Amino acid sequence: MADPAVKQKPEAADAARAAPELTDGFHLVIDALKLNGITTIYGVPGIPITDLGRKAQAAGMRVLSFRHEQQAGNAAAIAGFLTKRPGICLTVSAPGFLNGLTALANATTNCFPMILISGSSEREIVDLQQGDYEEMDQLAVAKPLCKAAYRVLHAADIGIGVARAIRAAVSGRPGGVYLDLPAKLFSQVMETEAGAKSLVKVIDPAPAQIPAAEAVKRALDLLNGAKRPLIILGKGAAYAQADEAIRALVEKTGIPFLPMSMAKGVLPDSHPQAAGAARSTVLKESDVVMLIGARLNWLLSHGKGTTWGEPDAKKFIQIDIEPREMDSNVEIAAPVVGDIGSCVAALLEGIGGKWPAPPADWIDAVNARKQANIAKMAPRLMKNSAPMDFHSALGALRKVIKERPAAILVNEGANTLDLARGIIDMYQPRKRLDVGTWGVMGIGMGFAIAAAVETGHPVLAIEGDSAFGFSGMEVETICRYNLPVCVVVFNNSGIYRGTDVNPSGGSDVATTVFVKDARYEKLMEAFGGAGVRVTTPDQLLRAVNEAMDSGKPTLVNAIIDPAAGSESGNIGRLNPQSAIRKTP
Ligand SMILES: Cc1ncc(C[n+]2csc(CCOP(=O)(O)OP(=O)(O)O)c2C)c(N)n1
Ligand SMILES: [Mg+2]
Repeated sequence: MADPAVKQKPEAADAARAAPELTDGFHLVIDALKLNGITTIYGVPGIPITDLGRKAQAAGMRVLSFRHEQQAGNAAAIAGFLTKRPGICLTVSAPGFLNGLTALANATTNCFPMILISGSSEREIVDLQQGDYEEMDQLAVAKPLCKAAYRVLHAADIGIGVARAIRAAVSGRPGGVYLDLPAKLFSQVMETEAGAKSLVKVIDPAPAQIPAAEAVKRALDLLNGAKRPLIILGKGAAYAQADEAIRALVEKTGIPFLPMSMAKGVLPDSHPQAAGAARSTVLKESDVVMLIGARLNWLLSHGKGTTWGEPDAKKFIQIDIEPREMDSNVEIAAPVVGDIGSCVAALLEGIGGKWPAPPADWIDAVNARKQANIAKMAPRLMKNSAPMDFHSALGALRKVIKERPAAILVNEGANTLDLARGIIDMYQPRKRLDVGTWGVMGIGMGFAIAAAVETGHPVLAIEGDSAFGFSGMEVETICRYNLPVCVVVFNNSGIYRGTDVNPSGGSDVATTVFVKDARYEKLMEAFGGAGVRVTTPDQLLRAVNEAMDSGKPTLVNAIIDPAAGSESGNIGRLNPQSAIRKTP
């Protein structure tokens, strides 16, 4: 054994002094992220990225470990939506990567900026298909499912790789980016100084895209001549964080506005021009529709058909950052291409001081329909009966949000989603997070966790019992990080309803039915959170108020009449029908 008292030979000490300081792939990845203001990673540890997570935590980043990569990915995606910075999801190779990929594809579909960073196995073995540990050509798999995909093979390229990923995620139309980091990269060394120089701080990652002056004029001319104008706000409008300008545009023009699901709250649902409660009337009867960050996809019946009234009677103005969005489903009479903040600012400037109010008969018609619908709904929201139906339960929960407009509402399910969207008013931008463009189940706990982490506000997650099952194990994550999340499970013992019967008469239950009297609240209790079972709206209100005020992780098992729901919530019409004699 070396004697520490024995002095080093003078030559050895000189050599040690002269040796350059070294860094490696692990540190360069962390330094590159931090240099670009990224401070949080959502992931699941394992080979080859366990030490990356450890070292990131040691370097002061917040590294949140999940129970399943899909939820880490959903968390990263919604962090991107909330902050306009790419959310980072970190996964292991092949299966972990695939688990995260659903979230990456969903983020891309929804235009949320995120980066899925995945470790991968050795290129030499993967490419010869020699059967490496968790072997998969991940770059090839990811490419068609995201906005951009990159692989870094040399430590010296980490800076550029991370910079490209960030810029691709947030510039233009945001989306998901895949960054493939093979295991060998992490231990590659280079001199610290050269390493630091190789990093790139991305300047102006999402440059403003200014609309053309004539496009703005064309849009305003069309809007000016409208007799029954309508503004539709999409989640792009929420993402843009141009809240004041959008409000000014809506209020200056006096045009009724319809928010898409995640745009609720960009202007409050209680605003006098809010037309959500008269949705079918305004879609059908408007003559000029201005879409702001909303796409004419299935959620708006592709801009045609009976939803939209008389064929060819409608003219569209569309504001979007992606030129290819124009004419995707119907002709766009006035395309305005640019980022939403710049486009809305240009429209406001074009409007100047004065703008004629929309014709009074149109405003009166919209208001009359709105009031009638609100009045029709009101008694259903006030019933205090057991078992609860969706309306009475949601009637209680709408009060929770009204009293806490800064709280974030996460929502998924079928009836649980569609009815909550209509019943719960939102008052502030980016407070409603839900299944988005795909109507995907499984975003719940990932979104709730990131919403709490990124904003510090309390979160209310209203979950169908089926929807909750897709991410339910993450209640442990919620408890582990002691997050202010209250999960309400709408327990109707099934998908859509809990009353279906097996048509064969066999002993298996029907395909849409779950265990009766399931005690979901015990899941939260298992990890130290609070669990409550409620059967009336009054109990529900009390339990949720308490949870939201205490900030303690809570799961409220809300028992809903199993017969109350309808098939597929509001979108039953999308179910294909068999042409053959009906199943008995
Ligand atoms: C990933 C995924 N798998 C399956 C579906 C199909 N799906 C739509 S809604 C739903 C669950 C609806 O049941 P629940 O969440 O209990 O809501 P309820 O209508 O009962 O309130 C399912 C499985 C989906 N949308 N996404
Ligand atoms: Mg259900």
